[in-house]
Amino acid sequence: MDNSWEVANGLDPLIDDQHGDIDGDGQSNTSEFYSGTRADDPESALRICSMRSEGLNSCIVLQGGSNVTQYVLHADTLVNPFWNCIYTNAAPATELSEVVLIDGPQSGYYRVKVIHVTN
Ligand SMILES: [Ca+2]
Ligand SMILES: [Ca+2]
Repeated sequence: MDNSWEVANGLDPLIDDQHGDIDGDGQSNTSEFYSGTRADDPESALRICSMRSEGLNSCIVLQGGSNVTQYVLHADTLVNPFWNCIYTNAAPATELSEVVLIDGPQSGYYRVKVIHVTN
C-alpha cells in the first residue's frame, strides 16, 4: 500500500497492517486500497448493495471506490463457474452505481471485480 494512502486512511505506514481491518467492514486494508475505498470508513466498501428485476431487465446497485474500473461478473453456477463479464464501469467510477442490464440474466450468481487505476 502507498504510504500517503495509509496516512490519509488512518493507518500507520510503519506497521504491517495490510491484513488488518480497522473499520470492521470485512475488507482488509489492502483490499480497500485496491478497491479505492476508505480503510477507516465502514460505509465505504466494495459490494453489491441491491438487486432487483424490472421485467426482462436486471438492476444492480454496486458500491466501490472512484479510482477503479468496476466489472460485474455473472455465472450460472458456483460449481466450476465460468464468470462472464456482463458490465464494465470504466474509471473514474462513481462511488455508487446503478447498473441496468437490458434483458440480463434472471438467475445465477454475481460478483464485482475491480482494477485499481494508478494516478
Ligand atoms: Ca476494512
Ligand atoms: Ca471501508
